[in-house]
Amino acid sequence: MKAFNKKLDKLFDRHEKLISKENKPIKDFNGIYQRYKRPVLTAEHTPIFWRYDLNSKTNPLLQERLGINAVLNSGAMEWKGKIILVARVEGWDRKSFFAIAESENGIDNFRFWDYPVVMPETEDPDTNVYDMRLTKHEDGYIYGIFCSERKDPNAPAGDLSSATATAGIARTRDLVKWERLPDLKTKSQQRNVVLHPEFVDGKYALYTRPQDGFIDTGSGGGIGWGLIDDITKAEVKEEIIIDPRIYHTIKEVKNGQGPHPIKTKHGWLHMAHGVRNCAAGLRYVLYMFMTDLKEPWKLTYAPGGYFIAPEGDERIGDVSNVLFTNGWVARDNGEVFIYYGSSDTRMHVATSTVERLVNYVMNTPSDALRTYACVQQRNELISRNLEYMKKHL
Ligand code: M1P
Repeated sequence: MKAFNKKLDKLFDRHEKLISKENKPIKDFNGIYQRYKRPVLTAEHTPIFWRYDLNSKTNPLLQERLGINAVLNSGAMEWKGKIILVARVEGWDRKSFFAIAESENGIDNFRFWDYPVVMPETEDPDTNVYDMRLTKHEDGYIYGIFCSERKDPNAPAGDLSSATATAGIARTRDLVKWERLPDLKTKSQQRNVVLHPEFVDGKYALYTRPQDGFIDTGSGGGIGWGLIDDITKAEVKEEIIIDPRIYHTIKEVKNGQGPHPIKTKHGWLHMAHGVRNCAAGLRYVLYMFMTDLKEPWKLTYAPGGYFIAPEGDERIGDVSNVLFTNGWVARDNGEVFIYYGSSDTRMHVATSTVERLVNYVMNTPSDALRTYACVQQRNELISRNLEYMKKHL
């Protein structure tokens, strides 16, 4: 009993040390955003009492009973003066669930609430749920839209991998009790569906990602946009593509809206993920764009290339070479906290401001799409700089 309690104390001590560690900015700063040294959430950040049976009688060897594999792609919002993440927590059993972690400063000391979210099922139970986007809508509810995954009913016998992706919809007023609404109806499979925070022409508006299969978007051309009349029976009948996939760019294979866009006086500021293929497999990076304030389905600015790509330890994990985002927070003072998952394993934060992000989006040249044009673009910058350096440096 004494030895058991000693081991237990050690476990709790180690955990407390980990979750209360200060997170410091890294030295490099590109003028756009600030990266931080430590991840904000990992599997080890989840409470000990979620994973171990703490009773010496039923678990004399103090074994981890229900282990956690990863904490990744998290929705985010400001809640009662704190920053909360609705994390995708994945057990050793590969099933994900949602759980809320909160922090005073948004950069470190994230602590999980005692219990994970109990997400009600529809009459067709999800096998797996993940990647929730939170939207505090002007109708007064907080919505969570997430991917609901089920085994493909049309898969041939013996195929135990084919799945379907649908947008699950739930809403809450207190982040504790969630009301599950019927899944979104659309013509195709869907992942990365996000609710726009305002009504548009009196309707709910969604960013979508039509896809032919579970992994491949196939003929799905990019980030879509559709209106729905009734969120309690959500159906997108017409979908347009507002940010297309493009050959030989960072979003050649697929892309997907990140969190809902931030409203600025210049337009709606968007963060998304773009995917390309290479010999090492798919590479996921984050990129930004802006859409019109009054007509949010119209693209106004599209900086070329990626905003942030996997670096250092971020490059390695369960699904390596992946950065993914579905949560950011824009504070009233202009600060922006960008939360991103790396390699489907852990969560990080990068900080910026609306001013910096708008400046980046409006002044970064678009992808010139051909080597020759890209060199011209760069040469223009070089000659302007050489001229400037001659006069001023
Ligand atoms: O494994 C990388 C990502 O794969 C999917 O992204 P997409 O929806 O673009 O296909 C998602 O399953 C995401 O959770 C995951 O991080």
